[in-house]
Amino acid sequence: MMYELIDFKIHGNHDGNLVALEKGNGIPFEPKRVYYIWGNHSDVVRGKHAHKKLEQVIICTSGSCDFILDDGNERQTVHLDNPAQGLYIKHNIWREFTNFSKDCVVMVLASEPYDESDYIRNYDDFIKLVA
Ligand code: T46
Repeated sequence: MMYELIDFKIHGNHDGNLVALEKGNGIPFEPKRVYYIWGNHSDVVRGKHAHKKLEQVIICTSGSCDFILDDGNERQTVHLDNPAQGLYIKHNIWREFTNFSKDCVVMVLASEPYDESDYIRNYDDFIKLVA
């Protein structure tokens, strides 16, 4: 399985909506880091890497974008446009993301602190690793 889409519980009423995330409640791991990305031009391609160990849940909290996922055998595109849904990606998946709407904000919950040595930034190295 290359990815999983997780539907979060929405605490909604006449005031609007609220989603709360924690381990076992929307997030399959103990989050150790949160970061968010915005202000990208529509045709910018971010990512272009895989992770050796890191797991992440990726949420488009505003607007939309496309994630292109590659496990070394096939590529799949996932369109994210729902703040109540998370894209769960485990390790050894090459990811690129693009097609950003103007109002796109991508929030990511990560299983580990930032560690550049966990990144595989060369596609040929990635293919060798997963072959
Ligand atoms: C991923 C996708 C979805 C930090 O200093 N700390 C951090 O926690 C992160 C994530 C990045 N950075 C620095 C490293 C670079 O100098 O921020 C700069 C941009 O990072 P990067 O080029 O890796 O950003 P993206 O958008 O290509 O990828 C990010 C995550 O790095 C990656 O894990 O899966 O978002």
